[in-house]
Amino acid sequence: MRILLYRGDGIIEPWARDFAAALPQAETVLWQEGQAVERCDYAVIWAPTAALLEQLKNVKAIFLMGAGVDALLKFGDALPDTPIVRLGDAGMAEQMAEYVAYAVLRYFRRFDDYERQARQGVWQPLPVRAKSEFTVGVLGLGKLGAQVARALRQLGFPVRGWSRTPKDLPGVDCFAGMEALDEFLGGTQVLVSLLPLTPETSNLLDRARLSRLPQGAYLINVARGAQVAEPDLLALIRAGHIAGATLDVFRNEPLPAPHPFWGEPRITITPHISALTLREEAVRQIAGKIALLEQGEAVADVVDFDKGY
Ligand code: NDP
Ligand code: OXD
Repeated sequence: MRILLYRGDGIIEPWARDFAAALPQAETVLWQEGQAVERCDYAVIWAPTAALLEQLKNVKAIFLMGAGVDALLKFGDALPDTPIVRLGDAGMAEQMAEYVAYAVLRYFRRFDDYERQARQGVWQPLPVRAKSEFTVGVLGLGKLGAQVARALRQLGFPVRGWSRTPKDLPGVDCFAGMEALDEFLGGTQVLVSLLPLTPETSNLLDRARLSRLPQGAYLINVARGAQVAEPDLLALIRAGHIAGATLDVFRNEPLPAPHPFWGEPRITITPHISALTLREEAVRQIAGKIALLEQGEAVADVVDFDKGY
């Protein structure tokens, strides 16, 4: 069996080592730009070029080294007609739960205010926020969103979630579909996005939708930057309607140097690290799925091109 490996960032040797250990019977092929793809059974890739995708028509499946598929789906008709399998959790849900729990607690317990006060040498206890009125709303209740919702419930926050199709999660007030979005937003004090980027979710959080959030609401975006209309968010923060935001993802990454978000103290920025691909877990998951496919069995997390995720 031959497995082609490629990463746009070039950091591929450790993946080759781990695949050699997980699938000793397989030969790994490290593809480079300009090279012709010789017969391969599977491809495991991240941030591919059009030239590579063009040559993957005959592989049995393409595996992605990440969870989001938007960067791949933008190739549209140039994509080979081959099953594409993304990572399903593979250690990312726990990281997301940690990141979001930290960001929610930081805002809820006013650590952002206390950090500001401490920088000014101010010793001043601030009013306590009521947890029962501090509803966290999670957009997207898939592999990552569902675990984040569970973690927030365990911390005692009222939690609501929104998805495309109806869900039933213990202790989570579930909403589904565009028709329920305004009601969902109206009762959300902290909004967390864990939606995939699709034509439906692109610019979903624009001025009108963000204005539905109650006065003083907070935004945490750990999904994709293009879901938020950035100038609208900034205007609503400056107007005081949105209290602040913790943003891990941006329309353009790395976030460009002159971007106004850098200078806004109410926005906390991290460089797309809320859930990193854990290589060993990812290789274990992909190797397991390759074994299933070789036995003629179905695998989870195959991208649905009609849904766009
Ligand atoms: P899943 O596919 O498991 O879940 C997606 C969820 O979003 C589902 O609940 C789905 O609804 C819902 N959804 C999709 N479209 C809509 C819509 N139009 N309206 C309402 N709900 C919708 O994805 P994951 O949980 O694995 O990942 C989510 C995203 O997180 C990824 O697509 C990626 O962009 C991002 N991500 C970010 C990382 C980072 O480091 N910042 C790391 C990893 C992922 P339904 O259940 O009904 O299908
Ligand atoms: C992913 C990501 O989608 O890193 O895996 O954002």
